[in-house]
Amino acid sequence: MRVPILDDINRRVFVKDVGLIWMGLALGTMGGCEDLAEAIKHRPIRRRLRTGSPQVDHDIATYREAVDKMKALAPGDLRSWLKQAEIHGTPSGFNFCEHGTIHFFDWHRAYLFYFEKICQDLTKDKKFGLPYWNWNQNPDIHSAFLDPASSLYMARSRNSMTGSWSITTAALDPILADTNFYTFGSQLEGTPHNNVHGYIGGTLGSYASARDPLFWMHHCMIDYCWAKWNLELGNNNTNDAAWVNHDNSHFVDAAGAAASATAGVTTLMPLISYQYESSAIGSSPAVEWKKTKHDYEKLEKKIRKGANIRFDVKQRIRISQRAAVSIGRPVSMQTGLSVNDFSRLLSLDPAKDRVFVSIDFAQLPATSDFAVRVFIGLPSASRSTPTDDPHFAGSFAFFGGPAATPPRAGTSEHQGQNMFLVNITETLQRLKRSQELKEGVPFSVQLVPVPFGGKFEREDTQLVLEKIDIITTPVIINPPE
Ligand SMILES: [Cu+2]
Repeated sequence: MRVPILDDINRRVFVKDVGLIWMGLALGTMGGCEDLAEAIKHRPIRRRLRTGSPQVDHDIATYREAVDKMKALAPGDLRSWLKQAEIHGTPSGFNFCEHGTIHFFDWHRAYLFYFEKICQDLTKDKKFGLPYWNWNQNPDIHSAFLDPASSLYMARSRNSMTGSWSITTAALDPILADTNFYTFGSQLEGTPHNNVHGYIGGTLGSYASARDPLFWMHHCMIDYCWAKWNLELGNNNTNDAAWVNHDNSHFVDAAGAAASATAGVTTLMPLISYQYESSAIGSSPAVEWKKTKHDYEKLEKKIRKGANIRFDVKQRIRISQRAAVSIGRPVSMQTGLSVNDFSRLLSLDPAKDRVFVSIDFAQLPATSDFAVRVFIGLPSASRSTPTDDPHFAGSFAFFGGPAATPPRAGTSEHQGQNMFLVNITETLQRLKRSQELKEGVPFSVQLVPVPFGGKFEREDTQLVLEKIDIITTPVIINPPE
């Protein structure tokens, strides 16, 4: 086998014991003697779901064919539609998916990777890449998923994300600007990810969400957000060995055999196994990929190396130990911040520290047809307070329900499991400038549940929140390229 472009990448690949996995990542179902460099060069393109592109139309047709074929497989076939969805969850609960943990990104990336391989194999189209639904640029669901005669159709509560703050540029810009792998991932999950599931609703909002063909396009967008943040915006993943070596499993490859991928291996998938057609997310524009050998190698090296990223909490101020609230009523929590804590918060340099409201929840609420908006210093905040109010900081949503089962054992390796983070750095700065926030004025935090559809499914749904804290964590400064 001759490798004209990526000689030394290969040398490095094969001296490592993950060499064979790498080979598999690149070649997939292609023949074993395929030129690795060629395979990487021609790896599938995951395009932005849109109208007016013959290539995207072709991808949608291939995807539809794959879905039809998976639905036609014998029920016991592990590649079949329901078996694939079952890896993630069934109507009675989540199964192996990682939510609220530090493996949210890598678990779902590996899940999509093997699913795409099955689609490629069944349609005999080895260049097929899953299209991604960029809800920021195209908030409406693509019409191909709305035709009741199509296998891509499923009953949903809404056909557009328009009306949800979570996918707007105002919501996404600060998240994509977060240079910390952990806090970036946690916010991306709690805000756009969970909101899209719940707002679109129907099966997509349930534990069985992967049964909706649109699930894969939504998660492909989540994966693109991670890839854009990492490969295009130059942020680093953590190189913590416990994270890198974590094995994500319970997947099924194109041959129907058990498959897995470590978190470390998934970091290179968008570089080796598939590529994203770049598009804008919020104010972050589409970028033209430079594909010289040098650029590629530099990027590969950087991704492989990661960085010593941790989630360091410099200051933690407890607002409430436990709050059991009814979603029909906003809660306002006033806190007796010590003079010391308060002056530290007010004097923080936003270039050096980020401030979050951090919220743990004890269990999933019985319904999840709402988002929770977070305000600072506005005790009168209600569901009619607009998101452009200067006291508004952000919002998060829950994913799952209504038939809640306890979280699967063994997923709590992260101290912040089921934790939501809302970045309040900008809100604090704004309120400080307007003199609303100053020493001597009580500091308060409001949590305002807002129903997706104008009214709650069940107004008396109980929300049990624990450890509502204000935390500060240092901004990660990425070293220059
Ligand atoms: Cu999801």
